[in-house]
Amino acid sequence: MKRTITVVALVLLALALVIPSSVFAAEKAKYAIVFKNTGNPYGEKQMEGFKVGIEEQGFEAILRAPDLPTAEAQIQIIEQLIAQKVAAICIVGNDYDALVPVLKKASSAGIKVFSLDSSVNPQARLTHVNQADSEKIGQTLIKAASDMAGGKGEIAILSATSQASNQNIWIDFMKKELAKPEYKDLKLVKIAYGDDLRDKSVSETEGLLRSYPNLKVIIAPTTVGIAAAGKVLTDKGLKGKVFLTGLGLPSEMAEYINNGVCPYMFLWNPIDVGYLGSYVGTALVSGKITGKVGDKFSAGRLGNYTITKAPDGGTEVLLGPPFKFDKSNIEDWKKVY
Ligand code: RAM
Repeated sequence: MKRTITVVALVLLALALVIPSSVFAAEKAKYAIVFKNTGNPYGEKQMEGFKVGIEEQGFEAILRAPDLPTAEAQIQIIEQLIAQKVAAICIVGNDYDALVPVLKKASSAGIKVFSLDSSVNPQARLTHVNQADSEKIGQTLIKAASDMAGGKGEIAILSATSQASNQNIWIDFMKKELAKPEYKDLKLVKIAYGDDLRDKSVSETEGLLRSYPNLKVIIAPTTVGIAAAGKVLTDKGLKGKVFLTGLGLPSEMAEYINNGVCPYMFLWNPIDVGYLGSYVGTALVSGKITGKVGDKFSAGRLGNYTITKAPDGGTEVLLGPPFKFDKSNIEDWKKVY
């Protein structure tokens, strides 16, 4: 008898050693965010906000991004997340349409799918977390370029990838704005694509300067592009000749705002965008919201939000208005993000 008890005890001990503790503890639901690509400090901040929000609600966050900003690379990651049976996927889309089939596959597997920062087609998302009103961003950037150019002359856009839906929506609104009579003397000569890669953004800026010697303003609606252009214009001593504006991270742009190359620029808080996304994710999974217009939820320290109609016919949650950074406030903000 004593021997039997000892054998049973030994077997139980052996089992306890080989079975992972997660089998005994209830598994935490996993919430994934997939950014455009690695090596982008803006993306890191956005993912950091998502992680903080997910963890403070007691869940597990998975942060993923491919090496290059392509839809193909994101498709592979999404396939892996489907196999991992995550509760929700928050996608920062590298393409509006190309991700639709794999995201639909995720939805059919019971995963709540929504986009953030760079939207995907409403067919494949429950809602979109939008950092700021897209039309307002377009209008604000053209107004800034016009002010810097003194109302006339050549301007160019340095974007991210040609497929990035957030940049493309902003560029469409910029073109609409440029068609207004007050901007008739501003000429958009080129849209260049730096692919949110530092070196490519540098060489595309150099290409713009070579091809358009009379260029007055570069608008870069991407934090990677604007920082690269800031460096090129500074190194070439073009301050006051070619102006720079767009959407930039204060921590990366303080130098070029202080030296006058970029008189002012705009952005929102990328940490808050990710944090808001975490609450959209948990509200979708708990069934508190389904992603339809009028759905209301509360987003922790950010307060209450309501889902509204997006310009592309889907729905969205809007974080707030874009914020202006110039010499008067850049020193304070560069420490924050
Ligand atoms: C880059 C990315 C991101 C965009 C910002 C403004 O970091 O393209 O998607 O929102 O710029």
